[in-house]
Amino acid sequence: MDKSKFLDPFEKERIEKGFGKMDDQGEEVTMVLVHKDVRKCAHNAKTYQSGAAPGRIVIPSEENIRDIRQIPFEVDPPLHKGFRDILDPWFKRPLEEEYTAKLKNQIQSLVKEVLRRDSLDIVSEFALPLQSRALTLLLNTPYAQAETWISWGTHVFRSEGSALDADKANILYDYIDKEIERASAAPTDDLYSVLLASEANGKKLTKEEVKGVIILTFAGGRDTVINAVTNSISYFSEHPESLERLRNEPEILNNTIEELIRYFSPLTQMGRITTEDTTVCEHALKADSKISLCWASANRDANVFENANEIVIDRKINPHVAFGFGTHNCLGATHARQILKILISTLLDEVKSIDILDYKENIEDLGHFKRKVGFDSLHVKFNSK
Ligand code: EMZ
Repeated sequence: MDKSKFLDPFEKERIEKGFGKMDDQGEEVTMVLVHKDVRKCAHNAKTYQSGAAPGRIVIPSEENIRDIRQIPFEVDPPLHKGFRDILDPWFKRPLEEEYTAKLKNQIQSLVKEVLRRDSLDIVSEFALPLQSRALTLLLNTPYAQAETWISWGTHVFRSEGSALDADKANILYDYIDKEIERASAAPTDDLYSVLLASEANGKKLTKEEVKGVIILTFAGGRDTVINAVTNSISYFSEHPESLERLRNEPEILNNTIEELIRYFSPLTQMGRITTEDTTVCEHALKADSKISLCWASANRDANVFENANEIVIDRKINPHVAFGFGTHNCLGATHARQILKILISTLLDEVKSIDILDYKENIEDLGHFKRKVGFDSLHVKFNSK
């Protein structure tokens, strides 16, 4: 019963010092671990900026594999708002009835298909196709495109065994360049075309800016969604009583989704760069230092969450920061929440139990800290109701 247990490697440092240190390809990162400090720093974009060199705020840094700025997440206020104003309505479309119906259709067919199999790997044969197919709705592109994205594997910037891989990244960049040219020559109602026709901060978006938004849409929501889906399946495999309880109390479903997202925190951390000499948790930092806002640590802070290391599926007050906090809160959160909501509802309708057959954990190596963030593979059998 421990495959869905995700330990908190940050507890000791969080309590004793409030911060931790790790090395990221030669650059020191000061990790902010306490919930209140994470929120405070996330709020202060003047001192802790996102708009440094493209790729630098990501951990591991992607400076060596891209020079394109991801938008809006690597842009600071006030320009940031101009981009969010055009993107927010588009990324809220998952709440629309028609969108929801299509997503439901995709997820139901996938679940029905895997119910017929004796064994499958949730990561590559369930979460990845689910994420890629759902992305066709978010981009509003043809369904068949998902096949190409599935063939890229779970992480678009990494290949098995290597932290970062520029050749892999180039597959995505070349693909997006072609799509932008296609949309620019013959606009449709997909996100590429909509962005090419949009203005932000009083100027038309350039192709480079459109590319920056699309890269983020592909990269930011890929392994995060895959981990959220896979980890949730591992939880329900080991806790059939929670499936039963949700069947009897469907009104707690939204609490359960927030709780799974808090507990699993699919994105461990995100960086910021200091713009001036400052102090974090009484620790002095020079200008141009890298800090990380460690969402995964903040989400286990016992001063904020009672029984922080337990999944409490009806947790009422849940100010988790798994989707970030403040200005840069996750653009894809609505889409991610809808995926989990429809997935769990479908499991409630169709699935009696799930047996874990075999698994390989995905452990992030953060120097002194090792954090389980998901699975490289999770072989299961679904049993129908
Ligand atoms: C970046 C990041 C965004 C980065 C919200 O997170 O996600 C990572 O998985 C990507 O590698 O490029 O998009």
